Amino acid sequence: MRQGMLHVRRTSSETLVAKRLRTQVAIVGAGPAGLLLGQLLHREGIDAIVLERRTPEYVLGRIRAGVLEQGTVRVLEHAGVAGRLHREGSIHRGIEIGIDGRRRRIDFEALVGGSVVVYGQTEVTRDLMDARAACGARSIYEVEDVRLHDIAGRTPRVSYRQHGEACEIECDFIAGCDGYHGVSRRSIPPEALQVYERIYPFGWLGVLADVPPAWEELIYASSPRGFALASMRSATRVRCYVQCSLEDRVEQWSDERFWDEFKRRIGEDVAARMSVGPSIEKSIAPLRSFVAEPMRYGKLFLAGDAAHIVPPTGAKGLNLAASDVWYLYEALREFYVEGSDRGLDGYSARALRRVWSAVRFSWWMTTQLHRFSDEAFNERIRAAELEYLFGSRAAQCALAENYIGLPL
Ligand code: FAS
Ligand code: PHB
Repeated sequence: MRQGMLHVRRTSSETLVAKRLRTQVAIVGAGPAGLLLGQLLHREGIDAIVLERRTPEYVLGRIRAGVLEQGTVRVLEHAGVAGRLHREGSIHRGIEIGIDGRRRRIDFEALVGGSVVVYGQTEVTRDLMDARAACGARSIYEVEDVRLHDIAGRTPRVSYRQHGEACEIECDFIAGCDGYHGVSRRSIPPEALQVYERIYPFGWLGVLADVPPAWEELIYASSPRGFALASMRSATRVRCYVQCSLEDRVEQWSDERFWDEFKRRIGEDVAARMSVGPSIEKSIAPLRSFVAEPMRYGKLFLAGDAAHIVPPTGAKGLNLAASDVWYLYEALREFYVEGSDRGLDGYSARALRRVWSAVRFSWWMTTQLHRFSDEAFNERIRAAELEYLFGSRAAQCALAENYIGLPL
C-alpha cells in the first residue's frame, strides 16, 4: 500500500478509496436547497456533509431568483440566517400586472393580508455559505464524478473524486439537492420515476444593471411585442427581463437593444422615467415546467430543482426548494430525534402537493402573460382571462394568495 493512503479499501468498482468519510446525511449540491438543509440539520445536531462540483464563487455568480415568500422567510429565520435579509431585503405588498399599456396593482395586503420580500437568491446563498463556514460544518467544493451507491439498500454511499483522489462518504441518507442537471435524479432507475414536462416556446433574457429602479413594485407586463418583467435587487440595482426567442443568443442582444425592447414593453410612463446602464450580468434562460415523481427512492430524497422546475413567471423556484427542504428537515429530525420513519415515508407526497400547486400557478402566470403564437383563439382567451383578472376581486385574490405562497 502506498504511503499516505488512508482507509484504503476496494469498492465494488475495484477503485482504491483514498479517503473514507462518515456522516448521517450526505447532501449533493451547495445551492440554496443543499445549504439550507445542511444549516437546518446542523442546528438540530444532525451531521451532514455537503458536496458541490463548482467553487463557491461560481455558485454565487449565478444570478437567479429575487422574490421570497413569507414561508421561505420563516424557514430562513428558523435556520438562523435571516438577519441580513431583514436588514437589506424589502417588503413588497403588491405587484403590478400590465396589459398592452394598462396596469392593475394586485394589492396583496388588502386582498389576502400578505406580502413577499425582495432579496436576491445570491444573497440567500451567501448568507447560508457564511453560516456553514462559521459553524465549521463540512462542505467539499470542486468535487468530480459524484456517484450514488446502494441508494435502495442498507448502506447508501456517495463516491467522488477530488484532486485526483477517489473518496467515499458512508451515510444513513442522501439528499439530492443538485439541481435539474445533477446526478441524483439520474441515479434513480427510470422505471421507478414518472416525469411530467412542458417546454415553453420562448425564453427569458435577463439583465442585471446598477441603475435605480423607476418602479417601486415588480411589474409583469404583457404587450403585443411580448412579455417583460421589471424587478430589482436593491435601491440601486435592477433585474429586468424580456421574453425572447429560443433561437436567440446573448451575443445578439446588445445592452442598447435590450433596453430599447424593454422600454417598448414595460409601459410608456415607466419607459419615460427610467434610466438605463451597462449590464453587469446578461443571460438567457429557457422556460420549462418539470416534475419527477416520487421525490424519494430508498435512502435518496430529492429536493429543489433536482425534482422540479417551474418557469420563473410565478417566482416559485427558489421558494419550492425552501419548502421541500423544510419538509425533508422535519422528516429527518423526526427520524433522528423521535425514531419515527413516518415523516420520511410521507415526504414525497407532502412535498408534491405543494409542488403541483406552484407548478399550476407558474404555468398559469406564464400562459396568461406571454404571447405564444398568432393562434387567434388562444390570444382571445388570454385577453379574456386578463380582462377578468383586471375586473374581478376574486380573480385578484386567487393570484395574490398564490403569489405570496400557500401555507407551508
Ligand atoms: P441549484 O441548481 O440552485 O443548485 C444545485 C447545485 O448543485 C449547484 O450549485 C450545482 O453546481 C450543484 N451540482 C449539480 N450537479 C452536481 C454534482 N453532480 N455533484 C455536486 N454538485 C452538483 N427561481 C425563481 O424563483 N425566480 C427566478 O427568477 C429564477 N430564475 C432562474 C434563472 C435560471 C437561469 C435558472 C437555472 C433558475 C432560475 N430560478 C428562478 C430557479 C432557481 O432559483 C432554482 O429554483 C433554485 O436555484 C433551486 O435551488 P437548488 O434546488 O438548490 O438548485
Ligand atoms: C427576479 O427578481 O429575478 C424575479 C422576480 C420575480 C420573478 C422572476 C424573477 O417572477
